[in-house]
Amino acid sequence: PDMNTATLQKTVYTVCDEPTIQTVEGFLSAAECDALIRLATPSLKPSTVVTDTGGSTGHAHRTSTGTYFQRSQLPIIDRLEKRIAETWGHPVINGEGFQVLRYAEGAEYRPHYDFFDPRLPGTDQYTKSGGNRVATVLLYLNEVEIGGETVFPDLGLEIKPVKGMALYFAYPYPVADSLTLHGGAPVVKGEKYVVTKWLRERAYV
Ligand code: PD2
Ligand code: ZN
Repeated sequence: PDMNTATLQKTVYTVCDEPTIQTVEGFLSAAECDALIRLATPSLKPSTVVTDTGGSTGHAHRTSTGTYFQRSQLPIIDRLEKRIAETWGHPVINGEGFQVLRYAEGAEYRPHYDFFDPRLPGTDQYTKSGGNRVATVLLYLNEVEIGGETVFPDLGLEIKPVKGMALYFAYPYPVADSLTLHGGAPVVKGEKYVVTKWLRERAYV
C-alpha cells in the first residue's frame, strides 16, 4: 500500500499547557526534510524583520538567510500544509506561506513575539488580511551539532532541533506578557535549517 506518511498516526507531545507548546517527532520524513533543503538552497536571501511602521528590513537580531514558498506552491508544501492543518486544526487558508530558513554558524534569531503588536502603527497594514498571527509551527530539517535551540526565556524552556520534528506554539492573544517570547539561539557549530509557518486568525490571502 501507499504508505503516505500523512495517513500515519503521529504522537503530539505537550511540552507546556499554558501557553500551548507541543512537539511531534517524525512529523516529516528524512526525505521530506532533505527535499525542502534542496529546494530552498538556490534562493536563500538574508532574512528580514518587520518594522514598527509597516516595512521590512534586514536586522542584526535575525541573521539567518531564508526563502519563501507560496501556499501549495509545490506538492510537498501542499502535503505538509494539510498535515499541519489536520494536526492542529488551523485551516490551511489561515496559514502564511512556507519560510525555509538557514542559520550558519553564529546566526541567531533573538527573542521576539511572532504576533504583530496592536499598539504599533504598522500593525493595521499587516493584519488587514487574516487578522493577527495566533500560532507558529517550526519544522526542523536537520540536526545542529551545537546550539540553534528554540528558546522560550520566560518559561525556561529550550527545544533542541531534531530532524523531522515539528514544534507548535499558540498565542491567541497578542499581548507582550503571553509567555510566548521565543528565539533561535545562536548556532555554535554546524548549521540549522528550519521551516517557519505562521498561522493567522482567519483566511489569509
Ligand atoms: O529558528 C528558530 O528556532 C526560530 C525561533 C524563533 C524561528 C522563529 N522564531 C521564527 O521564524 O519566528
Ligand atoms: Zn519567532
